Amino acid sequence: MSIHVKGLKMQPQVIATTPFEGQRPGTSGLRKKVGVFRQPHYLENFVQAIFDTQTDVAGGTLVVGGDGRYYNREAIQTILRMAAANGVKRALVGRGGILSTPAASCVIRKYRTRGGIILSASHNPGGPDGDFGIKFNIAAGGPAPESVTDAIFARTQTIREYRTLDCPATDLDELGTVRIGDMDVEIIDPVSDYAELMESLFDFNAIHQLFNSGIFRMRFDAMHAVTGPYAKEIIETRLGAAPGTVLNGEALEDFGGGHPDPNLAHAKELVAMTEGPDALDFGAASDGDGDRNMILGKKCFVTPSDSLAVLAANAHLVPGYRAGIRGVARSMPTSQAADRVAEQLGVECFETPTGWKFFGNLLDAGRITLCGEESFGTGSDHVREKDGLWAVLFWLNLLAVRQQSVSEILAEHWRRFGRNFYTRHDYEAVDATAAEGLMDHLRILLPGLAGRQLGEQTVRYADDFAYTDPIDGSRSERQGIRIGFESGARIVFRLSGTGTEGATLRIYLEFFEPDPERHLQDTQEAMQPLILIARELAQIEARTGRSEPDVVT
Ligand code: VG1
Ligand code: CO
Repeated sequence: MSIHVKGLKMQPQVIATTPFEGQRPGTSGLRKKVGVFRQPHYLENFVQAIFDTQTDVAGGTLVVGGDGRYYNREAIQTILRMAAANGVKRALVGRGGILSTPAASCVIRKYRTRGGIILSASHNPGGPDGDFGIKFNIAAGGPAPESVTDAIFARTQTIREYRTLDCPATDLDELGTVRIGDMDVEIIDPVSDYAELMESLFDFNAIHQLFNSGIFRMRFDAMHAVTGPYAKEIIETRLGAAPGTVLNGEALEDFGGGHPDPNLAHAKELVAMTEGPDALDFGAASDGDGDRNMILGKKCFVTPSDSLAVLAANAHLVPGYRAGIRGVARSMPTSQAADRVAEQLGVECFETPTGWKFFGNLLDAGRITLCGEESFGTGSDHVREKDGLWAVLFWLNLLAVRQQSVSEILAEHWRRFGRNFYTRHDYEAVDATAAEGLMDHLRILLPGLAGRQLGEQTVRYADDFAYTDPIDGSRSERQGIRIGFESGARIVFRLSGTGTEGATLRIYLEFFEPDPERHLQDTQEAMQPLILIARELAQIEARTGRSEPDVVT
């Protein structure tokens, strides 16, 4: 077969290749250093493994876009050539190769496509020495479930050839349709479908009035990552916030050298703007690919676990959720604050392993409306990814309707439900063998822990979390070590599945405080006894050589 387009001859090619080690997707797709992805055939092998296993993508429409990081454009050219050579009929590509993760999910769903390929390493730094990532999202719009990622991985281990097209690069910057081989490439506005969806869910008039009230000051920090154009269009243009409300709104290939992770450690400047005598009323930030969010009020930080609980308790105040919510789900390490709300509302509450892919079935089956993770991820059934701007708009809608500050809303929430104090301690780039050894050591301790006294706490249960999906019965094991105490406190240990250097040990700590008199204690201070238990039990210093965590959120 040879196809003529605009006088160009496009030859489908079959290229011989050999498998690479280690192409198993982690918590959220395959993430490696840019240098690894740039090896000849590396990206191609993984993409061909997607086409080889997800056979219904051929003959249909595929969405392609990424967070704009270094190597995004090159990877998209490779994927488009391979998609055409593999029989894909149409590709929808965000202009400039840009699609935030939630926007990609929105587009996959809205145009009833067969799925999408998202290029992102999310919060990991970018640039020539930074990280890159790729993941496949299914037709429902969400990250591929484990059965799919397992199949893709298995294919990468036996791959012998891939298909591509010998053709010039596609212009990604002009809206409109071009053809490569037998495939139409439609360059779409990356923002408009998503912005329209947001308008359908939230009371834009009420938020607009809040912005116009003259007494409300906010900033949104896009961290030089993908949400810049989305936030400018929605917050400044459509909602009428003052120009300059969006900080670092220009998306850069290396995120300006920063670490686009919206948390207390990496969004320090924004946090500082919500403190002091001239403090803002509201601050928010999003991550590299636009799916995470951080919410700050005046002198106040909303933990993501609390955010999920507050949104669940107040959802009826927002147009898109006026009918109430069906159920809530949280990842296992996320605090149990949302469970208390679900109980009062009389709706189901699910505890899933870490990673958004585990919410997909529950959302598709209509069992849950809202879901979230402690790692600054919140979302709903409007798409099948977590959604940073969505969470920010939800909070703005609540502030506009309740006419209260963030800290007043939180304080009231805690008075009504009690407060789940929560923190996460990360030990980054730890020696991988030492980290595995630490987890094995804990696993050995597990059977003897129940009933034991640790510090002031008595262990009620200790296990390695396993999950059976209530919809399709699939089972996921070894999802993190949980130690629950009689008091309701919890310590969770797990290793990150998104890092690219050594291992990252995450320790999640939580305790419940019903007494409003004690709701304003400092979290880290109040957490000290649990922190000590965790450090001693896991022998952290002896095994990792670290006496303090690198990041505390
Ligand atoms: C981390 C978070 C997890 C999140 C994942 C992807 O995974 O803990 O909750 O779903 O990142 O988020 P891990 O395995 O490193 O703990 V994103 O915004 O980086 O795509
Ligand atoms: Co992300």
